[in-house]
Amino acid sequence: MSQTISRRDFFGAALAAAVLPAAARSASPGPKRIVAGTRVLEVNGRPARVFGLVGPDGRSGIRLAPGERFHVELANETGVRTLVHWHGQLPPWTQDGFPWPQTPPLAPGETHAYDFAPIPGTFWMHSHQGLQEQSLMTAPLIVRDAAELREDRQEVVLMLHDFSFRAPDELLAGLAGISDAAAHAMARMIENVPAPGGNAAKPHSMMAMSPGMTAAPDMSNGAGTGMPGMPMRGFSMTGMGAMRMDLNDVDYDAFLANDRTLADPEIVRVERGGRIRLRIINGASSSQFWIDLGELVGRVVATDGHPIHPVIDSRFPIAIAQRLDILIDLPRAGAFPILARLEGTGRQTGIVLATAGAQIPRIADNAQAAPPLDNSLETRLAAVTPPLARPADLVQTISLGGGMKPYAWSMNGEYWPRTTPLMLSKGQRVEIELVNHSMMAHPIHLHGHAFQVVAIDDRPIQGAVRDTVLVTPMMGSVRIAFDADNAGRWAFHCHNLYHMMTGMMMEFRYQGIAA
Ligand SMILES: [Cu+2]
Repeated sequence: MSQTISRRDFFGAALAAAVLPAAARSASPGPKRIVAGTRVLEVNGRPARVFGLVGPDGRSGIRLAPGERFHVELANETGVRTLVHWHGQLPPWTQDGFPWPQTPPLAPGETHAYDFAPIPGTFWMHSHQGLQEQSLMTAPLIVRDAAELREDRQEVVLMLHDFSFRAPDELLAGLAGISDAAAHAMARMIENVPAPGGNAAKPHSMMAMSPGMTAAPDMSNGAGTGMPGMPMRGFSMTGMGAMRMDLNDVDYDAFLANDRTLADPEIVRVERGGRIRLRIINGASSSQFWIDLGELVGRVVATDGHPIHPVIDSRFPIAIAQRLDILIDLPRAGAFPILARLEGTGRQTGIVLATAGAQIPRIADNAQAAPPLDNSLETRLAAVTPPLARPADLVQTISLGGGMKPYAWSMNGEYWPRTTPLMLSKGQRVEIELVNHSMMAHPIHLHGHAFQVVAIDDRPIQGAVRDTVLVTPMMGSVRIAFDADNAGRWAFHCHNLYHMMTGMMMEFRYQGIAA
């Protein structure tokens, strides 16, 4: 995994520069290309057409060397309009990949350039256009740093997804109790961008599959499974309130780890006694997991890409859109499943770390049920480099509301896009108190800023710096603090795709930025 440049490479490059024409010499390395396109996965033995984001090395997403700029050319080869958000990165707002009127989606065939200094860590990218994220328009965005490379650990990326053979519009229609056409219109409207002449390709029809690929319609699962979480070994249930909360709105056909199920999991070759940096990304649209390292012990050293003081454990919650960097030192030769268990159910997915010749166990995709996610880990986290302590200039409470019937979710009682922006001034220290009045947990994400978690359920902490935090149901609360240092228009929303689509989003807008 060494990224160092040898002396020979260096002098070779210097020699090449000396003989190149001056114009070529002065040019910086060209942009790296990411192609948004479609691909066919096999899931549960059946083909499924999904989106993909393929980087310059032919793999999903992009990996940048220490100090390298995020200099990317995004090519839209999907055949439909799309726009990709660089989740957790802090670019100028016009490069954030959110479909504001000033930054519309890319037309089919269009390319768009991005160039900013990325922050190091485990990040990801996903479409912010319509429901494309559910169709796997998601990929890792890894920015290495020099200290990590000196550690010389094997990097293992584990990206989680929830998967349905049904079209995303159909899933939304089932939840909201509306027609597929109305759900499609809702997915368009939410983006706040006028349709270009009304003849844009339709994601739904593009995603339609051949007869052999289409699942039998099953509209019976719209109302959520509301699983009462049963304790599993190594977990404790916190209160019987868990019996009443809503979990898992969508009944998925599969849960994927690096695009595969446990029927045919990815086997990652590792060395006996190997040292691993596991980068876990919850890229699911509507599913939250417990990471279960089995017999292994891990040290979480970063959340959402930002370093924390290490926390040692074998089981870790990961809310939608969050990331965990976990260091693992393998104790011996063998096969080590790394599992992700869907909260409130026994369903699971994962990968297997295996030394050469190890017997690979057959792992069922159903096991003892995992409890609902909670903030037990969050309360144990402390940022390595927290923002300077200072009093808040602006304190704002934002209440999270909504429910299953009717299926609609709100912030401060308002539903995107008919929401009131929170106006910020550059230089302010802002504190947001999130209070969850609903029966469901919400993973809340702020674009363009990293915030520190400074209280959970009214108990002050000097917590993690991150970009997505879970607010637990039934009056759970989380207070976050950040500096208003990135002027622009920024989305603030629940990262459950269907909650966002049915209203749980608002704007943080800086003074002086035109709507
Ligand atoms: Cu939500």
